[in-house]
Parts: sequence; structure tokens; C-alpha cells
Amino acid sequence: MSSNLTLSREDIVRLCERVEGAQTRAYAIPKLTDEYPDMTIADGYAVQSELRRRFIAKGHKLVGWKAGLTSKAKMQQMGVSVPSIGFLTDRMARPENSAITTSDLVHPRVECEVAFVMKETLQGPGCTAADVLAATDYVLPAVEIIDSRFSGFKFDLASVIADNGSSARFVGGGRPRYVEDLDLRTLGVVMEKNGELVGMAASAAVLGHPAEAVAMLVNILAELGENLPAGSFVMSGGITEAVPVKPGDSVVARFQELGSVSMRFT
Ligand code: 0L1
Ligand code: MG
Repeated sequence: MSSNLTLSREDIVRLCERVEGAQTRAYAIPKLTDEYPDMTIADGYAVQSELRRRFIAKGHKLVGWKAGLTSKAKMQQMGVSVPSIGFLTDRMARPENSAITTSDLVHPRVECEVAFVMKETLQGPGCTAADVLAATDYVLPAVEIIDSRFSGFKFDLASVIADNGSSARFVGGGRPRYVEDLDLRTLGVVMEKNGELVGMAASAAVLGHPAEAVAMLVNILAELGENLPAGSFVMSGGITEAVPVKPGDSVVARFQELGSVSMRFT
């Protein structure tokens, strides 16, 4: 991927500082391609990797990864055509049933996802969904709280990747299950906000099978010179469309076979 880099090291650091400021102080910024129209996906990952390096240097712990933009609904909603990945740290995790503050977010949205916990390390390229299932310890239901830092949700793939795939918070919960006991393609998922149904879909919405999204993630990691270590927590991508939340909202994601995950926003 490094062969498609157009940004200099100085530009990467400058853009990383811009994204880091927007993430940590919760303000919106214009998409990065307004200033760097030739920015590539490789440039986006270079900024994201620098952000990961800085967070880890500050003591944040890398706990896993997320696949993003993995359903047709999400790609259409966001006007992009290729999935992406982002990293997850301990500072982004929130307990089930907790109150999640929004004052430290820009314009949060929630989406239902299947999360995988890995028992074996996976290395791409060439990782398949079958490899992912064999390396999975268990799956559990999860909600991702995404928070694009770009003004008015106006962005492109290179900018979103630089912004760590809009990662902000995540909540895992429900009933962890072994993958051999489930058909992960046909799980029905319902999202309720303040008691009203706001989203409904089946897990096959994620690239036909959520394990396909994790395989895609492992293969992108290989292009970045990384693997997916045993013990990683992996969000496989939104099954339902992302729904905006504000203080006072309560959200319940109900997954067939996997139970439900709840949270409220303050
Ligand atoms: O998790 C995702 O699907 C990433 C979404 C990136 C774009 C957005 O902020 O909606
Ligand atoms: Mg997501």
C-alpha cells in the first residue's frame, strides 16, 4: 500500500494532528481532501497509523480492530464503494447498560454489529472467512458508536480512513456464543431507540457473512504490515444503518441468538 503514498512525512504528521485535535476535543473539521485532493487510501492509512502510534505512546492500549462501510446500506448512505478498517483502544470501550457521554463527541451515531473475539493470530494476505471462523474464540453482539469528525458528514474514503473509520466508542454484551453453534449469515437484528424500532436487518448485510468482513480486515492489515493477534476484539461492520443519538436517548440492539445490548446517552 505504501507505493500509493502521495503525502510527505510532514503532511502525514500535520493531518494526524488535525484529526487528533478533532477527536480529542470533539470539534468538526473539513474533509482532508479539501486541502489534499490527491490523497489516496494509502495516505489515509498512513495518517491512521500515525494516530495509532501516538495514542499507544500516550498509554492507550490497542484492543482490536473494526471493519467499516461493509454493507451496501452503509456504502450508499455514505457515498463510498470500498470497505475500510480502523483500530480500537481500551479508551473507546464502554460497559453494557452504561451512560455514554455525548459532550466529548461531535455527531454520534449507533450501529448494530457482530463482534468476534479471536483465539488465534491471523495473518494475511489470502485470509478467508473459513480461516476467520477457525480462529474465532466466540462472537457477541455489539453496538458501535461512530463519530465522523468531518463537518456535515461530508467526506470521502481517504478522509474517513485517516479519521480511524469514524471510531469513537463501542459496547459489547449480550450472550457470547461459539461460531459453530450459529448460522452467522441469517441472524436477525433489530435496533430500538427510545422504545421505537429504528433499524432492522440480517447479518448477511455485512458482505454476505460477517466473517468475510473480518477476512477483508486481516488482508488490509497485511497490506499495512500488521496481523490480527489472538485475543483481539473485532467489530465486523454495521448490519443496520447508522442512527443519530443525542443526550436523553436510550438504545437497545436485539440480536437473534445473541441477546441484546443496551446503553443510554447523556
Ligand atoms: O463503522 C463504519 O461503518 C464506518 C463508518 C464511517 C463513515 C461514517 O462515519 O458513517
Ligand atoms: Mg461500524
